[in-house]
Amino acid sequence: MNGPLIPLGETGATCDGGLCEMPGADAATAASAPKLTLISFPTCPFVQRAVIALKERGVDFDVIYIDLADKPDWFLKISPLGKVPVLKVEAEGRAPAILFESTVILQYLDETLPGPTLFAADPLDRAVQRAWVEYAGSLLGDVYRLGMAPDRAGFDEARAAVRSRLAPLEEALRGPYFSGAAFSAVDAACAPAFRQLDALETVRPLDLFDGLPRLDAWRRVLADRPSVRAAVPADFREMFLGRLKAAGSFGTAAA
Ligand SMILES: N[C@@H](CCC(=O)N[C@@H](CS)C(=O)NCC(=O)O)C(=O)O
Repeated sequence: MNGPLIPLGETGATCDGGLCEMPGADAATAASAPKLTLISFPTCPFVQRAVIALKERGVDFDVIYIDLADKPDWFLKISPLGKVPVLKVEAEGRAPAILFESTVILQYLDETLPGPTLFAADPLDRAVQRAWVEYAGSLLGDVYRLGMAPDRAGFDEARAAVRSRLAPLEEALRGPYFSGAAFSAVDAACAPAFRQLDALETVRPLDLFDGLPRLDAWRRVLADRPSVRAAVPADFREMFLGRLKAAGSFGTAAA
């Protein structure tokens, strides 16, 4: 594949227009471990969930970036919803499998990769985590509307919606991570939303965490987590804000 080299955050990976080798994985991939290829878009928060899970487990994987504004035919053929992330799993002795939907990918990785799991072993605790992973999807929807709001009125309305969506998390989280001492799938699902809010906040004050001290501490802990930091390109902020600005967003008008 031809194209510019894309540095992928702190992973040290370089991508020749698409296919990237991810160096630095500490766990050696066993001979029988399937080959994992993540179809990605650099600023997608749902992709970040999968990357965080992979980085947490220290496994090798390849990344192929696509242009969501001009989806390649091969992608449309394998992706029923036309959305990223898609994880291609090539296991020995069987046909390649295509996984879509970030929560399904998270669960598959959790069930198959070596190392500490991101979902709890106890079924009830695990169900609670799944519920909050879903909730993080709604939060991402609100954050998207905030980023895309075309004017002051839409921005204020979306900001209030994000604030309302954050409040229940303050009650539910145990700290320092969502489920307590261990980093979990809920952390992987929420961290990309907090990253987007951090980027938006650099342009226009949001004051979303006032009066939510536990949540504020949690999002800072997540922002420092190596897997979270490594889940996006080094120029994520510029790319993310640039896309919003190009779409005419009020929140990034001053960027
Ligand atoms: N529910 C999906 C959402 C994925 C999603 O919305 N991906 C966006 C990029 S962040 C996408 O591919 N959009 C392309 C489109 O809708 O055409 C998941 O959790 O994986």
